[in-house]
Amino acid sequence: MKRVSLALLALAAAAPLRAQSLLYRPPNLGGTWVPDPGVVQFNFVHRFYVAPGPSHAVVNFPNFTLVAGFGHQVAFGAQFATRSIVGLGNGAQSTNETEVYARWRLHGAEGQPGFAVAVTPAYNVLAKSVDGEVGVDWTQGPLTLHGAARAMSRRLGQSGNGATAFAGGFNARLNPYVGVSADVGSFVSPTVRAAWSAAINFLIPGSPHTFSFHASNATSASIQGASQGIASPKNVLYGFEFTIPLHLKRFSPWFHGSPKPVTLGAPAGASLAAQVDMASIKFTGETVTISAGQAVRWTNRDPLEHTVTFDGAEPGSPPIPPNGSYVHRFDKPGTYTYHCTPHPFMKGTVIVR
Ligand SMILES: [Cu+2]
Repeated sequence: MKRVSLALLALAAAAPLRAQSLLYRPPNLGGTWVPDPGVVQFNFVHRFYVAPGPSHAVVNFPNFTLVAGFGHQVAFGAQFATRSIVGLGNGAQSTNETEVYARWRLHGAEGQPGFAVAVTPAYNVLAKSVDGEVGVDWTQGPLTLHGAARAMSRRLGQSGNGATAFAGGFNARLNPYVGVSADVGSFVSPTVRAAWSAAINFLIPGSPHTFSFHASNATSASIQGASQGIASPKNVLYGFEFTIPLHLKRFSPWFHGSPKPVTLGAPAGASLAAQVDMASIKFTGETVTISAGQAVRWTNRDPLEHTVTFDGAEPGSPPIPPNGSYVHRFDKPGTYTYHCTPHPFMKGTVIVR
């Protein structure tokens, strides 16, 4: 048991946070996070309430975020909400709220201890408002605390004057895969309800995806939308968020054909005794038998990365890119079972006599 939890901790410490993780951000705060260069992040928030009988109609509040990393800690993105409370006020012709934004993280990194600071200038198309947020978070062990100061030049839903708002929240990670979070956001001298949320967050093991179940009263995730809560006809919405990082280089086979072959591992002087292909997310030849001192070569025929990760103490491969190979020599007799870390259902065995 202890060994398992140590292994999980090691995994969590080693796994890079290339994706925006809901274990480090509560539902209604953008946080300080920017995607790595070449990564497009797609986050989907869906909230709803159920209308009273007899219709029991489900009324939906979908929100989409699409943001791309451009390097130098800079990201450009947009949020789109189809039923925004921002659009219910003065001057709104629609409830379709679009906010385009940039984010520059001046300091810190997601998942690292200490402070991170980011500025997020934005333009709310529905409100015709120049908005902005300064976000700060602080991580220590299982806890991340968040604060944000917001300003907008033309607040929709009210007189159209400018406004300022503040928000705060936290994430508490119970283990590397499960956490809880909550936040509040409110205009200064509010005439509308403050926004709030509470969530349970999950990292899906072996994947870059996180999701959360939440309760909240905010109808959109924009700077304006996350600063006010819906009051009628319901004041609690339930929902979820799912985060999907798209590594653009993953799509390079669409445009560039097969990538160049590379060989990893490749211990000198090893005689190759077996070849295992990784194809269609399977190890072909699930069991191979060799003699001590001989080597096995794995070749990745899939358009995505795989690993050869041994279940025992034997050191395994780094991520093997498409068209890449990995060669490993086995010096001691034994039965070596292994799997692929991103696809744990991929399994194989090497028997060394
Ligand atoms: Cu795999």
